[in-house]
Amino acid sequence: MKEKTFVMLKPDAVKRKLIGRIIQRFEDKGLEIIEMKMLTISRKLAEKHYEEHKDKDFFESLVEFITSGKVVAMVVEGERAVSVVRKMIGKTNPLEADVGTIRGDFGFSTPDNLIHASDSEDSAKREIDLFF
Ligand code: FUP
Repeated sequence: MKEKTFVMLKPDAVKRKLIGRIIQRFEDKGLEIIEMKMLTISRKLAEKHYEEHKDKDFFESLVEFITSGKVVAMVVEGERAVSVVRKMIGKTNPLEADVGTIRGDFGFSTPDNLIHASDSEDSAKREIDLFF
């Protein structure tokens, strides 16, 4: 059963010119990019996207970071796309993410951990509606 998931390359990935290399991994895996756009996120959209974290101590730095430059938002489709993409991005903290994952191979810190991907089909629906 095909699923759609929401993926966002964060400002650090764009600044470090990793867009092509990251997207290549999804295409190599057999996933399909069915929507894609580059944008600068407004504070309002950032707060909505990360609303589950609004009471956390890292919320403010997260919003600052995600609005600090352009991001690439996309909808990725494929067999069990939500869990497959989550596996491919790796753990939230790049220092703990396995080598071979995007965060494990390219990242070193948070909140600048390169990439976001929906953690469930429900969040995928919510996030796709927010951005597209
Ligand atoms: P993930 O789903 O892996 O992106 O992780 P979370 O939804 O838990 O966190 C969202 C973002 O908040 C992370 F990508 C980075 C940031 N974050 C921090 O800056 N510090 C933390 O301790 C946890 C998350």
